[in-house]
Amino acid sequence: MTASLHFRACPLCEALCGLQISVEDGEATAIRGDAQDPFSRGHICPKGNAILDLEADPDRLRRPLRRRGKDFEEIGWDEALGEAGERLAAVQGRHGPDALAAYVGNPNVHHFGHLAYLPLLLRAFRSRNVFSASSVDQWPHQLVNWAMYGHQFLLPVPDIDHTDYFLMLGANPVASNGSLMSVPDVTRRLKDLVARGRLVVIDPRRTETAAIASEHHFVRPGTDAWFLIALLQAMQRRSAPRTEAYAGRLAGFEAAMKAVAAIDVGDTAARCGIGQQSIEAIAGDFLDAPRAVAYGRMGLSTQDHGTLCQWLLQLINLFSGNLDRPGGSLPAEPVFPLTGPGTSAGHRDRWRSRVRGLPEFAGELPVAVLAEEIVTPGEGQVRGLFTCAGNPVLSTPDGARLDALLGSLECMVSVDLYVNETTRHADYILPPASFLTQHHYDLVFNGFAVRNVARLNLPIRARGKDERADWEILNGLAGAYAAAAGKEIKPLPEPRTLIAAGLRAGGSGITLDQLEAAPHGLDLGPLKPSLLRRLQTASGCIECAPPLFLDALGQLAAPASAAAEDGFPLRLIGRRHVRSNNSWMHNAARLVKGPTRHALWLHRDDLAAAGVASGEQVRLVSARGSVEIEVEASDDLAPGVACLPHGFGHQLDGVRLSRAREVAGANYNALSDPTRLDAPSGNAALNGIPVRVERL
Ligand SMILES: Nc1nc2c(c(=O)[nH]1)N[C@H]1C(S)=C(S)[C@@H](COP(=O)(O)OP(=O)(O)OC[C@H]3O[C@@H](n4cnc5c(=O)[nH]c(N)nc54)[C@H](O)[C@@H]3O)O[C@H]1N2
Ligand SMILES: Nc1nc2c(c(=O)[nH]1)N[C@H]1C(S)=C(S)[C@@H](COP(=O)(O)OP(=O)(O)OC[C@H]3O[C@@H](n4cnc5c(=O)[nH]c(N)nc54)[C@H](O)[C@@H]3O)O[C@H]1N2
Ligand code: SF4
Ligand SMILES: [Mo]
Repeated sequence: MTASLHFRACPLCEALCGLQISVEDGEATAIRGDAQDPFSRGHICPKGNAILDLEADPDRLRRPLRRRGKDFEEIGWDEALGEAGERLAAVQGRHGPDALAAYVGNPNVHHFGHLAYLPLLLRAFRSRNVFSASSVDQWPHQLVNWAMYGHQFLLPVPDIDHTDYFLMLGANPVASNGSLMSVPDVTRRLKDLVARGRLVVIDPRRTETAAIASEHHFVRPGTDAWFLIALLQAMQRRSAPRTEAYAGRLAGFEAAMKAVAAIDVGDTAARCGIGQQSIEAIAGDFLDAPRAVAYGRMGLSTQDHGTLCQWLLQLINLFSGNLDRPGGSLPAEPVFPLTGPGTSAGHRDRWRSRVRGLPEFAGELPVAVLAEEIVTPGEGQVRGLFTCAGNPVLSTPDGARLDALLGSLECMVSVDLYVNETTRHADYILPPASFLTQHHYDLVFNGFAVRNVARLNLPIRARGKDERADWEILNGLAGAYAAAAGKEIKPLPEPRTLIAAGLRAGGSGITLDQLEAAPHGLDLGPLKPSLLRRLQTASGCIECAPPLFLDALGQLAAPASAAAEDGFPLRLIGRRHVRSNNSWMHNAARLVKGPTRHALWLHRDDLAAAGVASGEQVRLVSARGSVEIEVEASDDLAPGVACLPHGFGHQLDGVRLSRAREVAGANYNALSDPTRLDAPSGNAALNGIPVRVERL
């Protein structure tokens, strides 16, 4: 027997935890947090261990599948790639370039072999119908970065380790580990912060993060914009803007301040659930703190006013002098550059969606239009779909309708590990080999991390001869597609070569060899001010008042009272659990054991009003659809708020996830509404959906 220890970053979420993986005879046998990783310091969550389940999962696909009637058959790689490429090209041959759509999901960002190789294929498609999980997630962040700082990924990150006052909205990092603040071991970092300063959480639920915070305020779902406007107004009354450090580099600052000051916030307690007195106190504490930062994530982005909220957060950090300053918010400087020359700064409205006329952002259309593009006849109607590491049936608004439409496509090709709710409709499924057989460099999350870090991940076992690497599959599919479509493409070289080139382009002087010699990763120090130096706006200034945002502010209407939305008195929000990972890890035994986690939570008063008892099965109804689900009383919700996790609902015909099928739960996105969007960005408003509960 041969045994060895290997070190790699976990690819399952944004936290970048270092793992110590024991390998015996070519199989991973144990996984621990890597205590020598200077960034994650030994931290690991249950998902990190569940990699062992993924590796051994008998349901995981190892060879390509081709549809045969209602079922699939295994075929060889050359045959699969060749036929899949030809079939995709044929759809466009018959119906034009836009007839082929692509959807790329979240795990793509966690694998170099996906992220660096997808553009070759997607560009070759030359279709306007490219979609991704970004438009059910962080588009408001990207849009604000692009409009204010000139690059979609020039993202100021909260300096969690050095701040004295952290105002956090719509994020639950104790369960979700960071997000657009890549931060391992976040609970310890937040506890340290609470010991030296204050953590203030604004959330419709008293979350795991709120539970360790200094202060928590319930907010009415979808109304944070009112809170943030009132907060900035309170700051304006208390202090002159502390913007000396940005002298000569602010465009439109006065216009933005005036526009915010002109809004009548009315009775904030009625509007957003947080009274004026609390807002005054938060403004005072924020301004009095030596170093403070305001940050908002999923709950703030995937709601009606995602862009406004993200913009207001930037203005608050700017007004208080905390933007681009240690202990405030400032961008990381990754050694493999995410911004700067040769990177994709972003653009908007170069084309629009065919049916609803929604603008493109960063080369993609909002995924909320995918279903209507499939179902609405006419030139450019979507008739073929390529998906890569995505599960839109469970992850995108009105996913249940999408599910019903995918079967009508002429061709669907998926690169995925499983036959799941989405890929069950595919004609070809192309499963990549384990990430443990691949080189990986994190292109994205090093750039959003709370310290400057770098790490090269090396393969820890060889690939079997029947396995294909992700990058080989994408290269191969692009080649087959291009040959069939009569287009020229040049396949990309192997990951090591691309990673080395990226490091050179970054100009940090750090080389592949140096990274190879540092198996636990390199710590390159705390975040330092760099935003002003790196601005990519045409003016060279921070654009404080982009017209798009001023318009959205002008159009902000007072939220309708719950009673006014006929018959839907509750507002539905999501939740994540430390043992979940969006829609796709419920097949891991280590994660689904123990108490169930799928129930709908309601405040006791709302249970009583609906005439149901904790533990009962109920019907949860929105204007879009309904699901049946078990209900539980929760003491952690504000009245009027219903809470349901997304990523469940695995009991569909043909899904080959034997353990997940036994996990109860409903598809949240059977309820979400594709017409409910954050208007400036087109991001889906998945939180704050009007719903009601009916007895069965
Ligand atoms: N209601 C509601 N909806 C939401 C959210 C919410 O909070 N509430 N959250 C949103 C967010 S933030 C996100 S990011 C999206 C996620 O939405 P998606 O990205 O569409 O869905 P995932 O659940 O991440 O599914 C990932 C897919 O990738 C496959 N996969 C996993 N690893 C690999 C790999 O290495 N290679 C390949 N090829 N495939 C792989 C899995 O089998 C699965 O099919 O969901 C969004 N949807
Ligand atoms: N365990 C686990 N970890 C994960 C994931 C997972 O599925 N499971 N997914 C990963 C992914 S892809 C992402 S994007 C990140 C997301 O990480 P986070 O951004 O931290 O997202 P959530 O944990 O969903 O927390 C969102 C919070 O917003 C609150 N909220 C809902 N509506 C509103 C509102 O209108 N206003 C305010 N102020 N709050 C609101 C919810 O109650 C919830 O507490 O997590 C990543 N990590
Ligand atoms: S928090 Fe868990 S899932 Fe995220 S990187 Fe760390 S071990 Fe992996
Ligand atoms: Mo996400």
